[in-house]
Amino acid sequence: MDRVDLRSDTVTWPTPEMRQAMAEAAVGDDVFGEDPTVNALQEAAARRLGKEAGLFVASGTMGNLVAILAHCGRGDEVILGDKAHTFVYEAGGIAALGGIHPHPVPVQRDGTLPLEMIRAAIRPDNIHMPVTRLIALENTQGTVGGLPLTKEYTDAVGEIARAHGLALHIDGARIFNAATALGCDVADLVAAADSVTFCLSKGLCAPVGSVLVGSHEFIARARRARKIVGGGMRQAGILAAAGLIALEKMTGRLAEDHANARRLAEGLAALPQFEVDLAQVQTNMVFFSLRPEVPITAYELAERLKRHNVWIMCMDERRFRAVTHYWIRPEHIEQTLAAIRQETP
Ligand code: TLP
Repeated sequence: MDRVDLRSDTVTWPTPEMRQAMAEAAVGDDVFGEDPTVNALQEAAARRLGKEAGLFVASGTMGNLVAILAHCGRGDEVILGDKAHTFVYEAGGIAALGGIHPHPVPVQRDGTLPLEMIRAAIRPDNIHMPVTRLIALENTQGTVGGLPLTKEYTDAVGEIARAHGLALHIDGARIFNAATALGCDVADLVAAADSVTFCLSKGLCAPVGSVLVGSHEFIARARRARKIVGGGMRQAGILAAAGLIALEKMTGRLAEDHANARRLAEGLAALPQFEVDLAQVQTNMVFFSLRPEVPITAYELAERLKRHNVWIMCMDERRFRAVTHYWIRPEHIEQTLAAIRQETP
């Protein structure tokens, strides 16, 4: 890449191997179900996550949208985190396009929704109220440190869902980061979920795409929902070819990104101008803040860092997010820390 871009792992460029595979991909019409590379990706993704079937979608947002459209009807309710990507950053799509009512529950500092709050959010059978159909979790929890949710926690939420006849969806945009941080098998981690979306185009480096997995019957409904939102693609094998490499080769190296995030966090913790909670740095994200007395805003500092070819994201006037990924090496962390040391008053 041409810059040290820590704004997100979405900025990753495809690897040379991906570009080669894309150029050579076998293709067909995927709306007819005839693209062999898309089919191979969907099958590999389902196998890897321990589900029956997969559906290649254009983005994480589309994956969550079609999953929730497939689980819920108009007026039905989904229980989800008040800081969940689906609640905050997906343009209200489930309500705008599906008439689905979100019921937010406060996300805690450890990334979880308290089990008793989930239970309390489930509606009784009452004609005045929406019908609860679905619980949605996010793993890793993007806006709360990028924290991984454990298998034990996910299983406990799954039990609540089953006991009430609800489905469980996981926005697993970074589920392989979670499995890596927890040292567990990804299929085990999501065993309690009826559906999972994961992104190929974040830390896994593919240029485009996510995969939604679930039962055959659920994926058939999701395929129809994907068509409704205009997500039926044709010779999408060109994209799926990169996705297959993402799934097969890039999921095994995420510990390097986590080590670089820790390196950055420790470097920042040593600087008097910044606050960073090292316990919250468990995957590839570092959230940090300027101490109140430092006479510069986050926006000004981020602008200054661009002169050093370093890009970070501002969350607000005082707070930053930095995300590590394939194109960030230990020397880039040193470059970033040196630029921050030089530019922060
Ligand atoms: N997250 C992006 C931004 O949209 C905030 C980022 O830079 O982190 N679920 C989670 C947990 C996500 O973090 C994201 C993207 C999505 C879903 C949506 O994925 P895309 O961007 O592919 O629609």
